[in-house]
Amino acid sequence: MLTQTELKQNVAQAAVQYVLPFLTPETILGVGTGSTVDIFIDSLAPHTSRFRGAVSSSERSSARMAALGIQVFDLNDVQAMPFYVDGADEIDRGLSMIKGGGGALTREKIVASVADQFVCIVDESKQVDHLGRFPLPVEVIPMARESVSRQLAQLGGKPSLRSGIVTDNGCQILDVSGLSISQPAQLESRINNIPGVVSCGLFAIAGADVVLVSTQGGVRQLK
Ligand code: ABF
Repeated sequence: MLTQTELKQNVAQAAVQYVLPFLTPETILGVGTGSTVDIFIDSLAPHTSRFRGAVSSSERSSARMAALGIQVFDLNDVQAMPFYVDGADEIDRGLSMIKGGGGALTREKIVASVADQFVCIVDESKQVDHLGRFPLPVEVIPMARESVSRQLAQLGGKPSLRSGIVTDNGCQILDVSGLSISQPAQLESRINNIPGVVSCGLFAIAGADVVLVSTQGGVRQLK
């Protein structure tokens, strides 16, 4: 029986093998945030001569990559990336995701939007039929926290402030439980339009393009 760490190691290594054939000395990769991505970064490190560097979705990932000799670029200096590799908290059959458990949802969504292909790396525990068991993270401008909370409650959610967290963008995060997410893209758009919302952890308007799922029987590629 593989442990969750072993499952994460397998899918992180599979992701390196997935991108490796496409790398050139000019390639810049988009890199996400989280414990599975940490292992992806560690697995990528021996191959630094095969690509130019990376754009990071968090200070956490930037520090890990810099420590391993991967050059980290500012997104403003990058026009294109073939891949964005990142984890997820939940992913459904339509490859829509809930992300943001690690607090980096806004930069994750920004970097993913520039890459040609979002490669999601998850262990099988993240696959769900319907999104929403995991509380939906919503990044908010601090002065709008209560006004956004009231509007999320009107949508049927139960928002709670993630204590002690200030994001890399200087904002706060509300974790919203109790939402019934039958139409993820519509809800994402609705929440995005609440004044004071910076971004929400629904990745449905633009979901993953490819998913590598780590199972007891090996790593499976979906789509
Ligand atoms: C990141 O991956 C976050 O959006 C998400 O919270 C995290 C979960 O992945 P892991 O379980 O690997 O930490 O992209």
